[in-house]
Amino acid sequence: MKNYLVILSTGLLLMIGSCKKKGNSVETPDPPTTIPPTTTPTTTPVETNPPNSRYSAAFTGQTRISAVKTTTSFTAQVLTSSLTAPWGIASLPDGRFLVTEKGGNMRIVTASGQVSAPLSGVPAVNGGGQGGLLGLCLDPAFASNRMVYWSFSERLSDGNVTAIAKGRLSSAGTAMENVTVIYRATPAYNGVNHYGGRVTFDRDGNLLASIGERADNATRQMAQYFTATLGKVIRINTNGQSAAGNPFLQTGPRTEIYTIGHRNPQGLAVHPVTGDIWQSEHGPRGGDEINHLKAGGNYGWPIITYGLEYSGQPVGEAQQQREGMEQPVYYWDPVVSPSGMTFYKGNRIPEWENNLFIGALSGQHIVRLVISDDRVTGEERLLSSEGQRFRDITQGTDNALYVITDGGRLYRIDRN
Ligand SMILES: [Ca+2]
Repeated sequence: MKNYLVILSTGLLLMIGSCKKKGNSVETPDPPTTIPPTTTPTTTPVETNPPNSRYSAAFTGQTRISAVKTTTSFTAQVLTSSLTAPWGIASLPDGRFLVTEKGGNMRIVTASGQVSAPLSGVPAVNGGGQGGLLGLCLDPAFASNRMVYWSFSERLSDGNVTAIAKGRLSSAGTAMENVTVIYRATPAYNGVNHYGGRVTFDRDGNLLASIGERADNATRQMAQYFTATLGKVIRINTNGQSAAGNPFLQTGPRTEIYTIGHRNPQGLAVHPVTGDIWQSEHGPRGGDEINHLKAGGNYGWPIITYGLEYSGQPVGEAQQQREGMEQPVYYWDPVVSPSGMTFYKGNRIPEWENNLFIGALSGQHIVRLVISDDRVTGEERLLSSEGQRFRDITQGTDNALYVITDGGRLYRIDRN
């Protein structure tokens, strides 16, 4: 334990420096043009239910921001309902989609909603609890190398881990070839919840993966340990080694760590303008978060949180802010259960440009957040009447949004 504390305090000192820099940049007032004129702002938040906690936000607009409403007429079309608990979706260059299903299958779905047979060559997953075949992403050079990367829960002799594998999509699109497991989170644990499970490439060509803290009291504190990669976002190269430029390359011991202090992070997205990494994270009872990740940042769990234990008791010492720990850009109480997310960078609905779209599970809607200078300036809930748990969302080559749900649906969302 002593070693953990020494390493932790080193990390805290590093963070204090970067916090000061962030403090300056957020003083800049939002330019008046951040909400496109075609989007109608209101003064009422979309959330009308009372919060679980009586905690105060760290800054105005960190939660329950004013609602916005899309004025462009758009349609959500169900392309198929025959997927089985899809978890991740990636847009292929030919206009089709590669989809993971929690139970362990990977399939290709055409733009018209035809679902392929399972691809062969995908290794078995441990599908118990929240585990299974999880998020996926394509290599930035997929068009030439056909490489795919995915996260899954793997059963080892000493417990389950969040693992990352890579493989080549066969020329016929029917198999994953030369599959290799390139990374396993540590330590293994005999639980079946909070695997995290999203993967994405950053602009440097390195792979970011979100890893949960495995839910139980036995592992929760490891989100703050530099010796464990539970409760972390890691950054690795395509061979699974710690990426060049990582924040703890010199200090270790786990040099793949990019950020610490996460609970169950199920969403990662690269900002289309800045290239920065944004993340979504499930809180407990309240305290779902959207974070703007900074290399080496400590995002606080389980020391600071806007949520309560499921029992209604405070988490830890009931703290929401602490020096050296990053605040979420936005949080929800009550929870919406944010999962996969993407920034919209299409031209089909101009008022959505650079907005963040997040699948909400328990919330049963798609969150749209308007963001300016690390502040959320508007929130909208889309497709609330569908009664679906939205799991992941991506943008197609046609600039429409494609969304999968736990109930097996694939939606296409586009302007009329
Ligand atoms: Ca946090």
